[in-house]
Amino acid sequence: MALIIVPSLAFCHNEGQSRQSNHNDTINESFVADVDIYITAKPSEVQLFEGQKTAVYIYQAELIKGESSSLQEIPNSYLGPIIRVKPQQKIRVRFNNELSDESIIHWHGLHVPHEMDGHPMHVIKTGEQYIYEFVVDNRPGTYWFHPHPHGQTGPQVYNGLAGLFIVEGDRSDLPTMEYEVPFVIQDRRFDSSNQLVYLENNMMDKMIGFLGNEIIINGESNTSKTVNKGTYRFRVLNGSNSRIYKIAWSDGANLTIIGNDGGLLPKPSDRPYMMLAPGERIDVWRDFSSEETNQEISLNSLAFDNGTSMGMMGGGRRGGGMMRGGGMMGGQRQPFRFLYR
Ligand SMILES: [Cu+2]
Repeated sequence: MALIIVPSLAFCHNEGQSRQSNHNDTINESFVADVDIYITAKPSEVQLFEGQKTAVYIYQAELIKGESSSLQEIPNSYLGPIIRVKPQQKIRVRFNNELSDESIIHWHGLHVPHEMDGHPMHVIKTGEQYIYEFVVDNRPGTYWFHPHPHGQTGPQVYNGLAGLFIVEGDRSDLPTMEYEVPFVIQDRRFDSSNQLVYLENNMMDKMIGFLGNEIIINGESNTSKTVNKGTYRFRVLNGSNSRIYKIAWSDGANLTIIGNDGGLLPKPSDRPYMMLAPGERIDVWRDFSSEETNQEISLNSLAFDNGTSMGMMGGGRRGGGMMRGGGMMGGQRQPFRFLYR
């Protein structure tokens, strides 16, 4: 017998509790924020493909106070901004909901008080504001934020609402600036008018979890990046709703993992591949300095058999299906174009 699972995000399990209007919409003047930002969730359009633009949701952000590096946009991406803070900094986020549905932001992986955690019971309606004020109480590492309204988390994330939340460390031996690259992996399905399709095959999708047929990186289709001969840190997030990835370098090099959900590892770990479930993060370190110029290297999503032997409940979620994601190129010029099937 198949267990029916609702295709909500696999990484958040506390939905479905009672909702009430007790949201926090006032600023605490005694909370002196180091970083203060507006974030507005709203509908928008992006040019993902030739022809018709794609309707998405975006987190539009504006820095009110703090270093300019506290808020970083990913160029050409509809994904949310990257919020960068340091341990023990005080952060205030003024969240405005301009979606037609209720929403709230959840800070995935952050240790925050209950009322700052974006629990579904704290959703706000269209036109309302929620004030978050909390101290960054996490180790340096890669975290993220996404909507968390009851019953709408899946579609709102799917339509584009997700952003990285980086707690910066003070390690001087790790790549920074242009050598520290956000890498958000998501699977999506588009119709012939370039519009996102969600729950196309409703019964099947509810049983196995919704899966897209195209991998996008940082909200961009057909992604590539030209890298220099140097060492890079990729902050990899599986921001997909249901898909699990088995990722590996195309050239057979080991994946050097330096961090995961809990921050930096005590020491780097070399693996031929890594499994990455929805919501999970890994920090991948790679040295391209000895690569041939104009070489093309990609980060592939390998096929794998993901039955119940993987410990997934109810039917299991399918594996990578030979889709490839996130081309990357050692050397200069000629950006790598990768193909999907
Ligand atoms: Cu989450």
